[in-house]
Amino acid sequence: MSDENRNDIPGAPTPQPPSVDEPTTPHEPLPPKHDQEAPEAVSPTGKPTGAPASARAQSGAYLTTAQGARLYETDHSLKAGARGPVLLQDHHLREKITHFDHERIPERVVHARGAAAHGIFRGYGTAAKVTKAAFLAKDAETPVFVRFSTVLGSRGSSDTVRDTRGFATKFYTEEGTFDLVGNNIPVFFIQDAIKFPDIIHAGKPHPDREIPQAQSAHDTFWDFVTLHTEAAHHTLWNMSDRGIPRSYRMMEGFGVHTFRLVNSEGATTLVKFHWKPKLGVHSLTWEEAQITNGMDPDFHRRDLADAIEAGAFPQWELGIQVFPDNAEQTFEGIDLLDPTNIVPEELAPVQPIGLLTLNANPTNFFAETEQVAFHPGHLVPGIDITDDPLLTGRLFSYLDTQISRLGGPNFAQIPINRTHAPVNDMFRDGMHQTAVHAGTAPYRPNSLDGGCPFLAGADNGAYIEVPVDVPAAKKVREASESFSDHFSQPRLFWLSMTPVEREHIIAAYTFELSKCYEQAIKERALKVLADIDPELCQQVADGLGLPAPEATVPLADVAPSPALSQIGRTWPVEGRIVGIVAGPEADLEGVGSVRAAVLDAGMVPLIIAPTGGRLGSGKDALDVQRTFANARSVEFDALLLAGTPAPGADAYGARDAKAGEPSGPGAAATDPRVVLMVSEAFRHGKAIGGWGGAETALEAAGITDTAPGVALASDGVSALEQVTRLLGEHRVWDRFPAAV
Ligand code: HDE
Repeated sequence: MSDENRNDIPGAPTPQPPSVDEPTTPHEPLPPKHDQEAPEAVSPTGKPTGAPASARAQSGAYLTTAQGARLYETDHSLKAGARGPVLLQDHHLREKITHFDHERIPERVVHARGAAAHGIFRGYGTAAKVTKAAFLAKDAETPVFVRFSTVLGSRGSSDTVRDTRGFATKFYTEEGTFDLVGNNIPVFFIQDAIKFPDIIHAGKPHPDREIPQAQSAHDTFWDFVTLHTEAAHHTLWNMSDRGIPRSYRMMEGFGVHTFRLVNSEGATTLVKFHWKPKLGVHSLTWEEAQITNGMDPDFHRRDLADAIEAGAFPQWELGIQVFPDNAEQTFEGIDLLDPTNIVPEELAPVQPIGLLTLNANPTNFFAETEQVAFHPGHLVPGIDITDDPLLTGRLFSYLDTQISRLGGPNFAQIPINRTHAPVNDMFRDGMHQTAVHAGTAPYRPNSLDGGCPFLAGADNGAYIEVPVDVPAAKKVREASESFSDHFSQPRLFWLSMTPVEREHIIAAYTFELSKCYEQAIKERALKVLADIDPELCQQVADGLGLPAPEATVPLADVAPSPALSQIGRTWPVEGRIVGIVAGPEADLEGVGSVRAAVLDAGMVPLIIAPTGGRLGSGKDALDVQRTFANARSVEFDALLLAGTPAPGADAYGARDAKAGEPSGPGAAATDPRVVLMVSEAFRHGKAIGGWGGAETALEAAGITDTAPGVALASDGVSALEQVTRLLGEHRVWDRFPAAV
């Protein structure tokens, strides 16, 4: 840049040494793009939320101090001469460093790692008979913010670990904020909140060496969950494929507790909340999850953000299971206050009541995803709680932890936490107070502020707790007798699994327990499994090289619930990632057509070639998104092996075979990285299609073209048609059981 274009401010001293050239001369910032506006100014629907534009984080074209004084230099401290000591009087230096020093806040004690998105919830109006909640009315639209998370890992841990996932939704309704703070597993490890510190201390890294990170495969976790058998059900879900979701977009969500709904006549109903993903419920294989941990620790975070950015907005239906609000709080003999229980969908179907669409990524991770604060006690008229002792403890915990995490009691004023309903709460002062409250009488009753604020009644939308009977009872530290059956429900889950899913569960228990050092813990875990199912226990015992114990309780006679299985249905393929493997002499016309066909099917094509850049030249040239060096099979839901225009051409990186490398008939013509990709994709049950020479790569990987889920065709588009059908079932299940 020439000297005339330098970013000089008239009158400012010449920077010493010469400043780095600015890319542009100063000008007013462009008007903010929709998603760059501060969240308090515009909601995702584009509706202004009433916050003044001056509350926006950045304004003006010039770099300033926090007090708005314009700066002429920010790269050098103020010194006594270019080689002299730095001067304490440099306010800009001290302010910049001090602010930086305080940039971090404590991470959440659980659910520290998460990813979030904005969206819209539209009510179907189908819940009107059971609840007066206005946001559930037909076609009512409510802005939402949803945060997904893992539970055990730190903020910087990996996404694809075996763990429960959080699924927390903030509905900014006109009657106040409603938070549905759920998980992707419908039951919990404990029945009483007083044990939460115990289960979390057991699951978190060991206190001496702080390892392992974000894992349940260690002694303290298994020590607790085997000594404490009410954890058996949740643990079994964690060991199933539910513990390693394919994507946040492909997870169910559950409110876990039973809630009480109230209609406009005051009649009450008990319900369990469910989120059902439009894309179906899908998981990774364990080997995929492990490879992904290293290859892309941000896999789920990236997947969510990319899908939204690409316009493939993930959707879930909110549904309820409905039960009569009887004195016993049970349904078909199942205690509804025990959060280790589900109610099978075959007994109480999930009835859809609204649709959630996530359509905007956060603008700033810290401001939104990190600072959002959910609370199961944030309720709106029409939704109330039950006496589930786990829920009651949560009602205390969330506000308490947020006061320390967010530095004081005023975090409801942080933009992402602000309700969209008018607030007049008479809470005053405190750390980080940002409101300038007017008036002289923040108390009630008062006459000085005209009696304002006033109390509302049922007619003008007051939240009135349902006056339910509280049974006369003695004060005791006890659980209800009905909470003592810890094995029938895990058995119900186990019996509902298909053979492939059972195989995965056995492999997960065997892996995790083999990571424990204490023999006594492994033996105790086998005793718990014996009380769930003898076959499960025997198989895990075989894997551990230990004898399988006998059951100590009679095995429950329970009917399986097919709805709990993830296998056996077909689902939309939107947003699925199809890798197109193209060698040095690939059929570029075919690659171009198949790429277009993948896009037409609503999926994402990624071309994988020996090197980066473009394939071909001229207007038909194709961008390469991945190379043989950086692509790994776990990124793709299916592979298409591009053919070559002429037989014998260099299909996938011909080379001379070297000692120790694959030696199938196609080996000499196939780059070993392609062989690895194809054999992993095959082992993980992924559809593999190809045309015109694709068999060389299959042969090199030792796969026959008649193997299940292998679709060779005369052209790419026909191969893709078959692959798309296979993708609807998520995986080629016939290839399992395999050791993954
Ligand atoms: Fe939480 N939980 N929890 N939890 N929980 C928190 O609140 C707690 C439980 C859940 O994305 C904390 O602000 C107790 C069940 C989610 O920000 C904390 C008990 C379910 C999130 C807390 C439970 C959940 C949290 C940590 C036993 C599913 C992340 C930071 C009684 C229904 C929300 C925070 C987000 C977060 C306490 C059990 C879901 C410490 C005491 C059951 C999704 O307050």
